Amino acid sequence: MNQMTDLANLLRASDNIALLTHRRPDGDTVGSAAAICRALRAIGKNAYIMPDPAFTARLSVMTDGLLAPTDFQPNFILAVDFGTASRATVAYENQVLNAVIDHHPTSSDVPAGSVVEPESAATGELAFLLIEELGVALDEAMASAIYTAISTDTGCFLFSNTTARTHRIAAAVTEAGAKVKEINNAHFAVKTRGRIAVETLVRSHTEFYFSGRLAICFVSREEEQTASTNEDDFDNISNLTKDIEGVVVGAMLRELENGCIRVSLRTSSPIDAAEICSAFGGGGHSRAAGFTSGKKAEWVTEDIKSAVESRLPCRD
Ligand SMILES: [Mn+2]
Repeated sequence: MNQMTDLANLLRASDNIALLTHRRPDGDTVGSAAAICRALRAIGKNAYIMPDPAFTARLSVMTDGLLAPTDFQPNFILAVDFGTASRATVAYENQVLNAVIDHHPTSSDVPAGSVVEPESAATGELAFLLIEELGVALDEAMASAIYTAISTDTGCFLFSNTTARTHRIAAAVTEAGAKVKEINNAHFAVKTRGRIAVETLVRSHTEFYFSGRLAICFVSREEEQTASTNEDDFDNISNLTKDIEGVVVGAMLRELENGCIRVSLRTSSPIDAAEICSAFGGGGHSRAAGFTSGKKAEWVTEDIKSAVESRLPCRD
């Protein structure tokens, strides 16, 4: 891939490189940033991940020793798993991005030398290809970070974004020593008591519309906090609205601290989640997208119902 060569050359020509993650950080943004950061150090660069207090315990295992000290002055900023400066983690929003490595189709107008590949299941796949392009051999930490990035963005290889290449890269990082068992346990198999409480809450608050094809769940901030105050227990919680037989669109509505409603939409083909969400000022992928609304939850529910109703395919 030519673009990947360009990005690798750009990074080789730079130093004091900051890896920037996106707000509401997930396994892909942090795992990809951690792997790239380690690879850049392996070719002699001074590179750091910009810290974010929202990194959860499961994400922080990957950033050990990689977080920038407060006096770090970057000369080059690489956005990882997002493409617009406003999506950057809160403390660094609206910085000038020197390059982007991302798989969100909504990332456009990116600087020269960027790599945006929407067909990629995770930015982690692109991080793997970049590291290969840089000529760096994967160590266990890089391999584990890439495995975390890819497995979390594909729901452990369940989602439709998973391709043969996804599995090939997962195989390569497994061979390079990724701690597959530990990562799968931490992210998919073993649940905390808090997570169970959150899942119970979501299951009991899910309402169905249009003969069970749309599922919407709204839980108030107060109810959430009674179940758990650990944000990690809410990781990918919106998938629970979509993993029900017959559901074509699942929507999870969460109340933010400022009273706004954060909507996460999960859809099946042909319903385009990114297209629906962009009409409300958000964005994302075709099967998973989101937006934030200043309206009350009941009105957001109505907005989603009318947006979905007009797009539901005819039944045969
Ligand atoms: Mn991603």
